[in-house]
Amino acid sequence: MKPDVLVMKPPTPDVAEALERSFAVHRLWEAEDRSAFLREIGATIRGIATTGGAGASAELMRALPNLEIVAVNGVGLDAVDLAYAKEAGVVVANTPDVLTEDVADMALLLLLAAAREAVAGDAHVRSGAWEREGARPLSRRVHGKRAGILGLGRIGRAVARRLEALDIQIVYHNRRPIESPYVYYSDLEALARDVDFLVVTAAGGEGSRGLVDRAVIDALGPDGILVNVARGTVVDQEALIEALRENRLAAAGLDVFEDEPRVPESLRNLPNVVLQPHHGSGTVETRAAMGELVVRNLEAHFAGRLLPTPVDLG
Ligand code: 8YV
Repeated sequence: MKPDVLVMKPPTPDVAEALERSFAVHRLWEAEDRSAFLREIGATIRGIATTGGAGASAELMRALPNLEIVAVNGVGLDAVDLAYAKEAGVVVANTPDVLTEDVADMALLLLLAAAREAVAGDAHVRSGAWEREGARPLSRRVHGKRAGILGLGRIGRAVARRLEALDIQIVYHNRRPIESPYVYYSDLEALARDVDFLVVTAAGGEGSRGLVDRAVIDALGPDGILVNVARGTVVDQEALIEALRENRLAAAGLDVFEDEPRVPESLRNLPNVVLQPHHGSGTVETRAAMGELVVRNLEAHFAGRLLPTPVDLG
């Protein structure tokens, strides 16, 4: 008999097919009454396939008494209650590496677009304003400047490699210094004071909540640009909106937000932001690779093999 797997969000057709081949699939997003659905099928579920955003709360896992594995289609684990999983003996897998380069591409795109005002420039041409009103104001140079990476992990390093190609000097802040060619700052505010751009690639969760606060934003200053491809929670979104509105910060490029997909109008209306719908890993190629890894992790678990990409629960 195929193991029963609860799928939290609609997968791409290929991944849906692969899941159906190996598992009895239960689609949570189709349930009209989620609690009733979980009451009905909860005891049969042995695996969850979820996303970085949907995760797996303790409440959900508690409703699935025979749960063995949570496979996350993403690298971020902030929405999975890891402490509960560990206590309940539930193993967790995610999809590192396969998405690193795409997310780094998105960071580069957002930095360039924010600094060079690419979206406003596009609108200027499309709307006919160029012909009617003439050229747009000048934008900001990117190459040759200094950038700070908040969270020099796999994605942070991939961003740094791209920025090096633009002759950008890289510094970074992590909880602790790591082996790297870049200068380490133990104090994020001091780093922000010394750089032109701050790129957030740190993991989400309680440990990083609000790290980029008003003081850090002000240290980045009126010529500074903030890019966030990590989690909206790492940045104090209200403080960011205020700083952008008052031009205490030049611009921001954001792929992630505090309460997705809700993005406050006060942020959407700002002219000095470039916004993306949490699409760092959102390419056909990468989403296929991530989906395949989710399926391989689930298959390995139920076949009693080692998982390709397990999460160390300590
Ligand atoms: C995805 C992500 O957007 O990897 C993560 O943590 O947030 C993203 O890659 C999401 O998990 C899509 O399923």
